[in-house]
Amino acid sequence: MTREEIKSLVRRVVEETEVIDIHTHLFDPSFGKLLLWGIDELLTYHYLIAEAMRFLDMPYDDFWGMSKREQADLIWETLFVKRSPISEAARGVLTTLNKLGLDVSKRDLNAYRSYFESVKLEDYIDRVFELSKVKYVVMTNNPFDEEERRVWLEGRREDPRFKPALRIDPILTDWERTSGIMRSWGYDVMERVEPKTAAEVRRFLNEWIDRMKPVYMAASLPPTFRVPCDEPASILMEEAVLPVAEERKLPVAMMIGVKRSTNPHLRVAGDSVGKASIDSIEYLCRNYPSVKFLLTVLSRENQHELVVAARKFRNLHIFGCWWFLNNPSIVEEITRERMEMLGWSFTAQHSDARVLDQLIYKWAHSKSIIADVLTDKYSDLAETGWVVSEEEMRRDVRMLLGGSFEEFLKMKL
Ligand code: HDL
Ligand code: ZN
Repeated sequence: MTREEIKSLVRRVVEETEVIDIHTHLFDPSFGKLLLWGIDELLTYHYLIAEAMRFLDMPYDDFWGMSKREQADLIWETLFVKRSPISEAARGVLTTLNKLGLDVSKRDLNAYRSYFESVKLEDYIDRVFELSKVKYVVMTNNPFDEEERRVWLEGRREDPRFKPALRIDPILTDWERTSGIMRSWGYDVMERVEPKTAAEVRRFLNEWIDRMKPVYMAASLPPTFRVPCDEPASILMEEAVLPVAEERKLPVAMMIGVKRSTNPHLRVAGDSVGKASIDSIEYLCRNYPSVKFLLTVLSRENQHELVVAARKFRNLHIFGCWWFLNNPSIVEEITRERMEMLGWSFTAQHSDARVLDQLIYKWAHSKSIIADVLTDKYSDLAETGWVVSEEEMRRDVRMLLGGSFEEFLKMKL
């Protein structure tokens, strides 16, 4: 095949391949208002709030005092009307509207609003999964979030397209406060992590694993996260999380490098990035060979060393171009170095979607870049005389978009 023939075949195969989205903040309808969707939620995505605030001199609290609709109007005016929406998050809104069949050239926000007001949620969810070709998403389920906790305790109606993940940040990043909350729930835990406290945290984790049946346990961790050390996070990781992970054969997902509330005035939009310790990740993989670690790190500077670490440990599966990395220029760079050193044994992307409709743009944008990289890689193979069939391409691309993840889950380590 010529390069052009390879390019068009690769694009079609990537476009048609179903996706498993292994980390999102989406919720199925049984969680009520926690499921965000529609144009006003798209426009008030915290990425766009941060970007709009750079052009606004209004007091932060005036913005936060506005209604969702007023915030969306202001962001539309600031990033789309007064300036061309070229940032990744702004362009994403337009990609979603366009793929839904709305006329983006009209720039008519109220016409878009009428469309969203006209759809029935259940039908709309089907349409979003159909357009984005997502087979299922993994949610972020936090038992310490009051609203969400209530749904779990009442018992939720399961939707196979939305799989649970047990999110345990509060245990690993804010033990002082979290130990108080767990004591109020009847767990005999102390701030100082003694064996009894570790046992009670294991009881808590086991109870929520029984309740949620999660795909994995997950935590977002700061750049300062270190194991081993005498911090509560390190002790709780080794004395509570990992023993339960081993016993329940449940992977542990760690997302490392978030500097929370760098600018507290921006609230959910105020987090920044810092370099993670790959030494700590290697320590965990080396000392817990039967635990499966899913890893993504937030700093671009960490990416190469994380790929090298993955070459050393088959119980380390790296995934996604997370958050500040989910931009075309960096997705391309990261995908190339992963493919060049790991072949197919990684998961190229996750959406991190917070708003249901984002699945449409986040996967359209990522697939386009993955297709470009694969065109080069298959062309390089063709130059040696190695011919890859369409069926083999479909097998390969399935690996990158969730297949490797599911194989990793099945491995007997
Ligand atoms: O901690 C996380 O899971 C992050 O993805 C945060 O939710 C962050 O705010 C985000 O949405 N990033 O895309
Ligand atoms: Zn996330």
